[in-house]
Amino acid sequence: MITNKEKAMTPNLPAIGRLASEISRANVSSLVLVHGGGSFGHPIAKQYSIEDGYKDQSQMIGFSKTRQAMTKLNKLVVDSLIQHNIPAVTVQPSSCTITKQGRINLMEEKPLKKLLEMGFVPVLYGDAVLDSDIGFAILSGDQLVSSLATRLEAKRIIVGIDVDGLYTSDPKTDPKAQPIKHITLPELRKMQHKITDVRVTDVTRGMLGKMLELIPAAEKGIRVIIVNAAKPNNVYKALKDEMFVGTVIERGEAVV
Ligand code: IP8
Repeated sequence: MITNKEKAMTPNLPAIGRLASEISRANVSSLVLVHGGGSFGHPIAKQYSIEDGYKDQSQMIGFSKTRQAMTKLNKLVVDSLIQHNIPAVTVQPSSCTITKQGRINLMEEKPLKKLLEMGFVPVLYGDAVLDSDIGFAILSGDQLVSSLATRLEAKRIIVGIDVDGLYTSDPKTDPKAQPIKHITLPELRKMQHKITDVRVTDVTRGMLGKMLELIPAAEKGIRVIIVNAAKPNNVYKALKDEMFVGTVIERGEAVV
């Protein structure tokens, strides 16, 4: 969404600016922002198989290139947030996180918590990180979101995507696909197999990966809201708790 997925290393500057303006207008407190890799991180990560971990020396330069590409995209995002008067500060995930088999294992949270306490808006992103078992790995923005929301005891997670939330099937290929406004975790688990991957270049498994990552946070009772961030004002409305087009995932009734 914030990049042009068809063209490597191409930002969608109007979308970045519009989202920054919506976030600025909403003016919510205790906000952490996380963005993904889009056409900056994914094509390079895929080219060098960074998500498979270290296999040989030829991947080293690919790891550096992936990190650098993400730094570039993050700079554009943070520049725009600052232009819209948001006190945004980058927190580079790869400098405070080590994964184990691709899962967050060590994370230094103190600087992030201190930034929030002071009223800054920390901005993180999907990154190429070091991994204690496999050398390096790709840490998706979605895994970060879920883990951060749990660690910081967030009230809600708002996920911006480029369709109107979850559907009963893939809306890009099936004209009969129906939007889902509200879904509980047990229902989501049942329909998991129907959530197809539309983004083939996505090394972190697109929509299915996104949903699987968000389940642990929803299990903790955190409301997960999925909105179409490609349409103006949806992110603003979700931030302001106003009616929006999208899907709400909730834990649902506990079975006793
Ligand atoms: O777009 C992956 O993050 P995502 C980032 O949130 C890289 O899956 C470096 C490919």
